[in-house]
Amino acid sequence: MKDQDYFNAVAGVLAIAVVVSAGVLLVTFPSAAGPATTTSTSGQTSYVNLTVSFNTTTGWPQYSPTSFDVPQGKVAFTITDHDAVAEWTGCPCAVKGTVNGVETINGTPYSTVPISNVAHTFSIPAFGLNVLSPGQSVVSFTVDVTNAGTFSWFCMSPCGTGPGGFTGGPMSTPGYMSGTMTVS
Ligand SMILES: [Cu+2]
Repeated sequence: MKDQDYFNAVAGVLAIAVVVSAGVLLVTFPSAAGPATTTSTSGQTSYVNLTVSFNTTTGWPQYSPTSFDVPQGKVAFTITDHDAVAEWTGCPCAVKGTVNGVETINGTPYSTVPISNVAHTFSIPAFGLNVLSPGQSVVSFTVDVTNAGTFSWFCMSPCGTGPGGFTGGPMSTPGYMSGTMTVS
């Protein structure tokens, strides 16, 4: 086989492998919870992937992970929210504390999120951060983190269903709708 023929043959196999891999991803992605977390650094930006799904023991919605570490600098978050669509009439729905004052929901940027679907929030009072997480959506936003320390984050949406009504259960139990971000 000439070198060029060999190259073409290898390229063909690779192309088929890519198509097959993409097909598998497309088929499996909607039901997959995704990685619990991926925190990595690339230049000045670090990445945090959070998932909201249902705890298999309690049945409560739960962020995962709830505590994580980031270096100072720009932090790009992605929240994949598997919870149901939920209207929240009392929603403080303005996006605050993110780079450019926006969050992106399923690819569309918003500075104010419609109350018709806000399942959860991701809020860090120390940074003035308020991000809304609609059910059945992927939210992305970037925060410029300049101070080292350990900062508490909360979900402000009344998503609790346990003892105490809407503010019980996951809202009042550490490790569901609250946690810490440690900046070093
Ligand atoms: Cu919540």
